[in-house]
Amino acid sequence: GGSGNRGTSVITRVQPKVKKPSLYRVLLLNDDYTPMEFVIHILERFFQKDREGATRIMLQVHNHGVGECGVYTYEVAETKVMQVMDFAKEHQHPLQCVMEKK
Ligand code: TYC
Repeated sequence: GGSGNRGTSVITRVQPKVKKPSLYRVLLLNDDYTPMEFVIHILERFFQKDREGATRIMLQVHNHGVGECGVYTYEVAETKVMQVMDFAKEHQHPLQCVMEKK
């Protein structure tokens, strides 16, 4: 701070504190057992993909081992992963869904 405050330093914030949130990719991993149709359904239901987009991502995972379902802030990404893992477990498929920082 300025003079007259008995030597106490005060830093005044000038710019408004607006921070961009970190973003996270939600990824599906390939396995040999989960049916292709089930993966397409996951992508439609939890990631708002149309049939064409869902099929493209499913085939990307099937052919290359991993594919991106979407990019979200931390808590949204965490919720998507939980929803997918719970739904896969419920249907007894070994499908794996993970998140990674961009
Ligand atoms: N590889 C699976 C099969 O041949 C299909 C599959 C695709 C599984 C994507 C998981 O994330 C996945 N039935």
